[in-house]
Amino acid sequence: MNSKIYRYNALLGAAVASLLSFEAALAGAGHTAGSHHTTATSDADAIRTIEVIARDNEFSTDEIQVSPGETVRFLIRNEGELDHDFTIGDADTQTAHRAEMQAMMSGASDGHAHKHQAQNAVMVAPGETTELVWTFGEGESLEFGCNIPGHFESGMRGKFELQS
Ligand SMILES: [Cu+2]
Repeated sequence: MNSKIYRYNALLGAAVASLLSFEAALAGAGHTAGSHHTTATSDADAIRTIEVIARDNEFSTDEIQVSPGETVRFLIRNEGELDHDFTIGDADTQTAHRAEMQAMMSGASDGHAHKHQAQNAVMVAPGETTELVWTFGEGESLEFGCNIPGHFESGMRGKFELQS
């Protein structure tokens, strides 16, 4: 069990490390946390930033209110001691992602670590903060969750409440 977990972490670690160095470059270029609304560069509309804290094993919220068409920058901060995942998707997407994670852990994957770093999911190592930008559509029924085996099941999940 443990050796599998370590192997899995090593795989993820490589993916996360490359992502984090990218994030670091971004942060250095224009990091102004909450007061960034005067610039009108490539971001057409104002982007709201929502911070979500990941712990072992729960998120700091189980419901996030969003508006249709809104783009949100999620900052996922991992205050736990375990790796966590933040996936946005409908119930089917969450289920599929869990199956994928299970496959990675069992060694059935042949190097699909990159596939895991899809646009709708980010890994966050302990002590790190990772960004995920998402635009919400109309009438979607979306959830967020950590799909590391066992976490979603133990309640590390929540839903997006679309405001009308
Ligand atoms: Cu988790």
